[in-house]
Amino acid sequence: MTSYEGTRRGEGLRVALVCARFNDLITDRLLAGARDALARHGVDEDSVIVAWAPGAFELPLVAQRLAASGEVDAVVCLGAVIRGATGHYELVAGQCAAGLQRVQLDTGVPVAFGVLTTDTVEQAIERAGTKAGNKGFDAAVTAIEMADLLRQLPKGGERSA
Ligand code: INI
Repeated sequence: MTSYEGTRRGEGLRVALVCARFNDLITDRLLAGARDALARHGVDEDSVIVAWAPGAFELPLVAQRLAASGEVDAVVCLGAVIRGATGHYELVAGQCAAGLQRVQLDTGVPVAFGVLTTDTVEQAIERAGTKAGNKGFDAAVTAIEMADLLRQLPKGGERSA
């Protein structure tokens, strides 16, 4: 049997953080959590790119450009879509999630989903570094593990965008 599992060792990895400005009270905290996770897991600060998008709806296009650039091993997307604050919550959140999944399947570069989708601002705050941890931190750790796993797995299949 051959078994594969990614490690959480980030040494040598190049990572892009794509952060939505909408609800930046929350997304700033997610970004801080993601940067903390990368540093704690050995990713060199000079190997990290940060790009800001206007909102969660724009994250997939920015992620696609970076993933297709050949310059990053993983992309971490950060945003906060809060139901109370929008009538088109489902559209923004759904298109963001579907778009990001498409980017990783099309490019073969892992894209971690660090986008909060909550009913209230309070729930978002809880997940951005208070009661319920920091989902930006968690997404960055996922990105490291996926980048390492993909480094080990047999190559092939993905479209080069
Ligand atoms: N963008 C978010 O990231 N979070 C939200 O909660 C949100 N709301 O409430 O609408 C939101 N809207 C903006 C959207 O992402 C686009 O930037 C906008 O529609 C322009 O394309």
